[in-house]
Amino acid sequence: MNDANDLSALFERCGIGASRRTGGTLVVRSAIDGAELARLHETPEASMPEVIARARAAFQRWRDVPAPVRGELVRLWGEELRKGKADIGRVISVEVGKIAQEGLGEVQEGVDICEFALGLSRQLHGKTIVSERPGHRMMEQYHPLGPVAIITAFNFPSAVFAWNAAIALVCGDPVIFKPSEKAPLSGLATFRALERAIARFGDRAPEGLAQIVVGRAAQAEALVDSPDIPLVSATGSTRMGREVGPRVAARFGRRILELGGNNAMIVTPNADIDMALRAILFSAVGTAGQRCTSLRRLIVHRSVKDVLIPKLLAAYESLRIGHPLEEGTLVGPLIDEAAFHALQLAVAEVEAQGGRMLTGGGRVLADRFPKAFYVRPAIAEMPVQTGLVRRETFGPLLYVLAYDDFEEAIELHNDVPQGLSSCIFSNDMREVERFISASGSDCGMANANIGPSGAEIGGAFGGEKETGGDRESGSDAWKQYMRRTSNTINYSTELPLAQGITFG
Ligand code: UN1
Repeated sequence: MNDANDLSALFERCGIGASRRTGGTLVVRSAIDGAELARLHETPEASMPEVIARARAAFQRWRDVPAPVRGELVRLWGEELRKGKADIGRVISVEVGKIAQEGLGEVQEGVDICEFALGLSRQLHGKTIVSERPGHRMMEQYHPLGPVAIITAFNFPSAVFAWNAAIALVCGDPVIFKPSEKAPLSGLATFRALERAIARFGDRAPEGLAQIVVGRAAQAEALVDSPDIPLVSATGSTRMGREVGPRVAARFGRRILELGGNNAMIVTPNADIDMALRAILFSAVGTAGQRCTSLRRLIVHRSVKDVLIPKLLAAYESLRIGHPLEEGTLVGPLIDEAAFHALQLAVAEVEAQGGRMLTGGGRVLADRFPKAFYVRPAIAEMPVQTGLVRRETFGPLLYVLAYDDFEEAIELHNDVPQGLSSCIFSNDMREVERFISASGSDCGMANANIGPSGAEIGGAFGGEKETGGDRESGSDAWKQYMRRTSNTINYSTELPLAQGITFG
């Protein structure tokens, strides 16, 4: 399945065969079996100023291309992603270990955002505002902002780049993409699709409109600290965000941070338990618990717990863990050994913090894949929301907490430092409406009768508190990629001043 010839052909089709052979210092391994996939040449730190200068030069031209024409470029990118969906999806599976369906789903998110951005390219509108002065009109316009740096994580190595780049490009902004050092091939494959689109678009696209830099922290830092990059969009851990946020702020740049989550589901006595069960499975064990939107806390009414938990344990029992490209597999590997150790650390803390492991947590398939890290998805029952539960562990570990009273459930729900995604399972409209109300979930996303993960691109994506407070993808998230100007136009022959001031 990971036959060397097949892989070479796959990488050739994605346009990344040559990059793979550059014999550089960045060793890329497959999460499936730990096999070396590539040694990539890293963008020298010394050439980062040139990269940024090219993006600045591209901006001078791209900002004057009409937005609907810019939209044509993302339409072509969407076409390339559609054509390449099977291949790019497979590169994602091979590199980060997603099951085939999820690899494909990730590329589909890229296609969807291109279509969204295409429509948006005719809708980048401001408001017309009445003026207090006769013969005057006020309005606002959104103009291109400048080069956007896109720094992404291993777990969505293709889609998160597409979310940001498709919007930035229609907004008139060149992009510089820094993929995770753990998943550069998926990033490159997605980037090559954009390059093919640019080639078809022809010389209306300035040189330097889209660039990729391969490397680690140093390359990212050059982008974070450059005053020539007005917007840095960074997806990753809260630890990373704590570095990036203040550094961008120090130079008065803008940032979009999409950081950790500690997403919960409240299951009330009025829930459809079988639906909840299916939602829990997908969101807690999908992508081996390595989505920022993964379900990590199950807050279940005490009267429902004894029905739900045995069913959940039975479902966990039958989960197929294994090679992500084998038919029927639902749980692939963790990204690497460090992820495995972080999970082990959390599992070891469960009992110390008064909890009880109900299932899973241990390594499996070590014989077949000695250099990769597969685990049995874990469930731990916790008496209270301890420090461990309040921390994000990036893997398939679900904490169960019981509640008696709905107010207590909401309090527990919000009593964590993160605020990305959330959901309630209930058929009682009072509970549902309360959960999504001002005094309900404090997260950026609050759902009813679906899980917290697998958001559509049409909504604004992101969350509050340590998640970063910003939004990317749909709705009006595009406004962050543009600069707003307020304009006042006088079509009278007088020069009245605002606030009724007379002067001279
Ligand atoms: C992420 O994990 O960084 O909502 C992004 C979801 C996906 C995107 C997740 N659409 O789970």
